[in-house]
Amino acid sequence: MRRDDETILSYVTKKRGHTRHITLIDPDKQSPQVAADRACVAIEAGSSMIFVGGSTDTPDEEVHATCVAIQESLELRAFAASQSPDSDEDYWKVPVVLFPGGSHALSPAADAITFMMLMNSTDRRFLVGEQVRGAPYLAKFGVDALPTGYLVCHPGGKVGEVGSAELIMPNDTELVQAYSLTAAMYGFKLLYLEAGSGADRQVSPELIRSARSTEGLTLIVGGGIRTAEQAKIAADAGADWIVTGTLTEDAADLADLSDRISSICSVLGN
Ligand code: 1GP
Repeated sequence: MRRDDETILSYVTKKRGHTRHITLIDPDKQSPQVAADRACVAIEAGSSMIFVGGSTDTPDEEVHATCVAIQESLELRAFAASQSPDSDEDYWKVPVVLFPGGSHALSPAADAITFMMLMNSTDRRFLVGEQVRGAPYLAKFGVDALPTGYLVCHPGGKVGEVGSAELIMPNDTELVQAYSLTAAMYGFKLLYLEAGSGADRQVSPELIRSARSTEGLTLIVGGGIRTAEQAKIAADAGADWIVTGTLTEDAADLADLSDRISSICSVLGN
């Protein structure tokens, strides 16, 4: 949901003095209503943004239905909060942001999109090709583009393979610094360090610290983070945002999901 007082980009890039949490929802993994229930539980537990995306072959309609369901649930929660003197309706005005695998899987119901260049891809498609196909659609529907450099780090998982990424190794600190400087020089506002969904190793703190040394970038880190301890390692190294996806899909039920996200968000200070 959009807030009245700030743009999505300023919501994402504003320094809050602590690391915030993003819940990634893959529309392929549950019905739109279950996705909406999960998003609301995640926000109640301390998550500050919802990403919608993940699987590479999800049709537009599924992504759209998921965005619509999440937005409707957030609106209901915001309205309910507005009727109660003890609640803050702005708490529920959390951006729903597309995290796309390509120029498919877009929806006009999203507030924004991580408009990404997979900087370490060897395939033109992921450097600029998919973006050229998607840009007219995004402009037509008024979905905000969040200019994002996307770097796939070892082990990289499916996105590393599909995106033909030259994986960044855990000790490639000079390389990641060169990429982060490049991202800043291109005018990207966000840099996303990705280990791959379900990775057995998260992005190394050395890489996060090295990327952090470039000024002016909001740093998002994801892939393989399942515990509060892992989240703290990424936060202490300088991540502005931590993304978890698999953790939501693996939760036994909504109560378990709430516990999992609460434990991460409380260690981050949310
Ligand atoms: C994937 O970084 C995200 O793009 C989240 O990864 O599914 O391992 O949490 P996980």
